[in-house]
Amino acid sequence: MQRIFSGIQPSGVPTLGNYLGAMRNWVPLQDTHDCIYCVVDLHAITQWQEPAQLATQTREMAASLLACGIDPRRSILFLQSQVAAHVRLAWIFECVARLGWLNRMTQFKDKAGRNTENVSAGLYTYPVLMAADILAYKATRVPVGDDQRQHLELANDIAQKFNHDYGTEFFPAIEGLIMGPAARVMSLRDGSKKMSKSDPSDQSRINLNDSADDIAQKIRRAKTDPEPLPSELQGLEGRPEARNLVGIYAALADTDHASVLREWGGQGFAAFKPALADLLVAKLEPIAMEARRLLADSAYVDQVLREGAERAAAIADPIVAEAMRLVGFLKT
Ligand code: AQP
Repeated sequence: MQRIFSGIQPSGVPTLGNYLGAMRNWVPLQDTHDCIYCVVDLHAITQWQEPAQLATQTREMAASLLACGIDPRRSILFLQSQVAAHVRLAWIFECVARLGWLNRMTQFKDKAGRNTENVSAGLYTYPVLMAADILAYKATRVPVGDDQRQHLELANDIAQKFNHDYGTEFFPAIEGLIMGPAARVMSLRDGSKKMSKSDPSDQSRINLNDSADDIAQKIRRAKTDPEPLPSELQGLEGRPEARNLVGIYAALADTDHASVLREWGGQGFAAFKPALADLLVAKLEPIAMEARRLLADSAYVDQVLREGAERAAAIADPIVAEAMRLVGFLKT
């Protein structure tokens, strides 16, 4: 079976974007792949996290993943900070990656905004750690949202340069799995910005733990235009907010944009939005309830994470030890 690696930052409550772009796609892959899923807490501190809150969010993120259907008997679920191999390999990769490559990363530019002088160095080198996360397991398939496409290309560049520099074929090529009609869910307030758990506006996103009332209210207030929905795909051009809501509906109803438009074409948002809110509540409420149940017994969640870290280290340690030998580090 091919090995999958994917991660999610505990930098807030998971959003509908995280769910549709990544988390929900991780579940069926457990039937066909050897899956390693990681709560990437090292990545989370690239932006300031209040320590007590980080610990809470980390446990909550793990509970959400279990509630979505990640099965710890079939997959490895663990915390990135608990497996030292990630950081060891990341340093080697920092010395392989070129500054020019990192300068081209658009997510850094989006997150740093005009503040590039004053953000952490970790935010800048984040994609290098991400390459190490994947390659410490020699994983070849990485299910992510569309926003991570450029980081995966960088991971491949790093693997290739390592292999070239050290005259080896040690690291494999990585392939992104970017799945579904909502691989990039946009903010509910601005159709040109992706939905993010750290967006300052809570109205910009649906959180996986939002109540039914919150969901209905956020969808009611979501930015749209005055036109009715088109019957054909071309009619969504230049209407990013309408496209976003149709994409969310399509993903939740397990269909595509065209089928949603066949059903809803000609109708206004006053009719479409309540139907979308109902669909969201029907899909997300059971996950929120299960996550709450799991968090009531946090000892279980912690045990899953502890065992996951042991299993992850058993795979990553020998791979990273071999990478260190290839680099020329003396083992004493
Ligand atoms: N809006 C989105 N649409 C589709 N997929 C998304 N993902 C994130 N946002 C969207 C996917 O979720 C997975 C986990 O992402 P992450 O937490 O590691 O980092 P991120 O991409 O930076 O996510 P956020 O929500 O925007 O977090 P913050 O606000 O902390 O930076 C990835 O597979 C990602 O593609």
